[in-house]
Amino acid sequence: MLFGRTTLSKFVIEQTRGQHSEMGALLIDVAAAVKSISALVGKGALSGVAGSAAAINVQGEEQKKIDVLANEAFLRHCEWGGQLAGMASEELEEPFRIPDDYPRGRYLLVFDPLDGSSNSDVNVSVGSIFSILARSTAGAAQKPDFLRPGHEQLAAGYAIYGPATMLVLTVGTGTHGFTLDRESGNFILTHPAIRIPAATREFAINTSNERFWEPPVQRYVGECKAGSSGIRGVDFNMRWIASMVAEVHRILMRGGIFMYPRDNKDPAKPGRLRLLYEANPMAMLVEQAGGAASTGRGRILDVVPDALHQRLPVILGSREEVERLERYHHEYDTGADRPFVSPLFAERSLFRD
Ligand code: FDP
Repeated sequence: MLFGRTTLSKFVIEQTRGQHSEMGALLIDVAAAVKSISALVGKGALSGVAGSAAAINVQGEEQKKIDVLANEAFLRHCEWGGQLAGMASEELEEPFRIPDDYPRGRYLLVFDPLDGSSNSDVNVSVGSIFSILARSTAGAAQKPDFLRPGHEQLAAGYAIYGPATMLVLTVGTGTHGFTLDRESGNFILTHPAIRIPAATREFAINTSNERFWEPPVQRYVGECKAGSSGIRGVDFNMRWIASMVAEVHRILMRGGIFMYPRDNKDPAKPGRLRLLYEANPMAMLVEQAGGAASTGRGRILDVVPDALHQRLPVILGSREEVERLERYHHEYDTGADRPFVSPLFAERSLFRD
């Protein structure tokens, strides 16, 4: 039994044989980067890299030393293999150019090397997220090459550095979870063909932003909070870890809905999460597990990016709840959620806009 288990390498080689065998080799390099980051994160305060790197990244967010090291791990493990035309990272303003002394291939790797890193100093689960696209020609990738909608992704995944390190992956044939066996150093297939239940009674959102949300989200969360005494007629539970990888992992394991919706806190940002290396890979994993992923007004995987670090609203998880939120957005946009108010009294209406 011990030796009959499916390792990540075996799974990837079998799944990518033929047209995408080079992508299989790239995924094995990604797994090597993840193991390095897992070892670093697992050392906790003993790593000596806690705290700020005294730099601000392209997002205008404080960069931590561990963000910088995780970014280096991805670049160094993946730049040399000859499969890549280029890489893009949350931590880099511009795409990373594959050094000229390495061969180039046709794949594009996009990643968030350490998502939820504000949690790393308090020993709460963090993760890495990645996405693989292909371009039709080889040579050095330019920024427009990365601006492809998420339904063109060939593979996507995340690693979660929790009590156990797991790598959760899709190559378009379902979503599969591998657990790192720290003794052998292998990722072992422990969660094949993950399915998200269509119904849930658990929601995740940062409610400190409630006053900034749009009305359809306020309506939805209000109904969840009203529980059995409200129109939903059942009690809901709430979770917020502030680490997207950990929230999505919980949803893949037992269902739920995760929301980082549009808000008007900062009009320059139509959402907090980034399309290319957070929303798209998570949306592909969730859809491949039978869930849904939406901006509230459309499928995330159909959004055509116009910038490398573009942000957007994200609502994902159990299908029935995501669809309900899409309906609430639609009803709000079309006015169907508002009772008829005579024009005579419109000015005194309680309903704004
Ligand atoms: P972080 O900035 O710590 O990397 O990617 C953004 C993210 O974490 C998500 O992982 C997490 O869901 C979210 O931000 C948390 O945002 P709040 O601090 O607003 O709760």
